[in-house]
Amino acid sequence: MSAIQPMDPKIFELIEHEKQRQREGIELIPSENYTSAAVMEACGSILTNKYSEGYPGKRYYGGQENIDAIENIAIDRAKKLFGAEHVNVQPYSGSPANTAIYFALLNFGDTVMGLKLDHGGHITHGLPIAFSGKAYNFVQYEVDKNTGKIDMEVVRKLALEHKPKMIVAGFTAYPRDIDWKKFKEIADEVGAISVADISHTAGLIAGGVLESPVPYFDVVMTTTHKTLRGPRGAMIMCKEKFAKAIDRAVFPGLQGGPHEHIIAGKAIAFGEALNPEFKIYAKQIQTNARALAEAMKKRGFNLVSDGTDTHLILADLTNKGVPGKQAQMVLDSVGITLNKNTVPFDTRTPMDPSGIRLGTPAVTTRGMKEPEMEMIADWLDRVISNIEDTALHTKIKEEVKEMCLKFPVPGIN
Ligand code: DSN
Repeated sequence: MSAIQPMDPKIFELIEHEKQRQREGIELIPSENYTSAAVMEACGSILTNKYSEGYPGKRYYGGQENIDAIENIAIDRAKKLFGAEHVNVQPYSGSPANTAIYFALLNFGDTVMGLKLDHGGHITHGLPIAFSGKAYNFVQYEVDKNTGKIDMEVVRKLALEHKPKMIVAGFTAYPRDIDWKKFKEIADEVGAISVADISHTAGLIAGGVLESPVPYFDVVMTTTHKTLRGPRGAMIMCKEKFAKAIDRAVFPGLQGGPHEHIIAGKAIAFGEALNPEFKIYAKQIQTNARALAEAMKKRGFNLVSDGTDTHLILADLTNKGVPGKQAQMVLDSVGITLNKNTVPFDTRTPMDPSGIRLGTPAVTTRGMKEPEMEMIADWLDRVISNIEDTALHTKIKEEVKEMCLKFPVPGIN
């Protein structure tokens, strides 16, 4: 940061403020985390200067001896971490990765199945106004109204009816584990390509806490910055028979020069995830999420699917009489960051939905455990139950800060 301050004091000041926000607040957005200082150093390194269109050993630019070695290390570590046959570490982020998979393996207009956005899916899983929904004929499955969980018999019936060329399993706002084997069985029954989007749970899978789809699925993609705790980016893993198509779709199909500074960050993060401590971190994420879910239920929060298997909790605030947008805004003001979020069968809008989405990766990285989850649930309850009480909010903001300062943030403290 010593170079930024004199060169651009305004940006320096804003980064300092953001540092303070990250240090003094509780980060509950389930897709966010704190990378290590080592990952950040790689991402801010001179590797940003280099163009390297192509793949290791087959580039369109000279001077690749170091870049090729870095990208190969990232690939090898990802293979080891997930047991994948083939890995492409170049996707800039999750949406380009999913788009590359579709571009590689489908024709425009083909039928695909994906989880509906307001039932926990992603915009790239067939939202009608998104590229995925416009370019392909997405049939969207939903969660069961009573259980809040995916009913695999409904998925099977839809698959038999629509005969999709591809079935996408995965989520951004679904608190339960996925039955990968059942998904694969259904895909095989209808002759569909199976694609898993493990962006949210990749860290839990790498840490051995949740079952991996990699042995079963044709293609598995993940972002690298969520529970996996790497830099902002993504990767695609696939069976060898899809490798050529996937690589061609990423480059030159969709992307140009890969971001090798980020790929170096990915290599470091995968190395970190191969360390035994990563398993402890992954287990604690789930333990914390379960503790937080139970503590919220005790305080009258209505959780979609009544709990969680993962790092993620989705709460419907209808019974609390506070819309998700207001809850997010007021919690922001006390230093607790989470998402407003639609809940399945929501009667409100995405910009002002009924629920909130929260999770435990970032607080776990800071070293918080079950006692802190109890404190967090208490603050959530006190703020939401007293949504207009600004004096109480000021007091809680101080309590939050005091607790947070006891837990260092990697790369900041
Ligand atoms: N935007 C991510 C999330 O917050 O879950 C998904 O891409």
